[in-house]
Amino acid sequence: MSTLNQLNAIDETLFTELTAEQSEIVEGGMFLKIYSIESVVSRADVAGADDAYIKFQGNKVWGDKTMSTGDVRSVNVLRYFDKTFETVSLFDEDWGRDDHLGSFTVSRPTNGLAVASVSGSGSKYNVYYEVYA
Ligand SMILES: [Ca+2]
Ligand SMILES: [Ca+2]
Repeated sequence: MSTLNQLNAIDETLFTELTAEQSEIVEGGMFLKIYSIESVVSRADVAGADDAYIKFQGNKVWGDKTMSTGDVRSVNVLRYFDKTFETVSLFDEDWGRDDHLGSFTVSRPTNGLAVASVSGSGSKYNVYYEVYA
């Protein structure tokens, strides 16, 4: 199992449940916790709601889920990263090429809850998250 897989396997578990090996790795990097996603405007499809999903480190980590304007959904995804920054991207799942709904970068501890407002393809979303070491 790679370091990243080991850490991502932590996911919903508490820090007290980390193995000694996991704790050691954690000291070098940071955690991204995405709490929830809010649709300010869902308009990436011609008709109906967006089929929103979230990508982190090139992988789909949540979704897709139906998001209509005004919808709020819990995400509750925890991921580890050890680079200086990583990108969180939102997309609308489509039959062809998926629509990009915007991205934001995480790089340092947020000292509590943070909100990223992103927009793209006619939609706007707020993502509530936290970064901590
Ligand atoms: Ca679309
Ligand atoms: Ca769609």
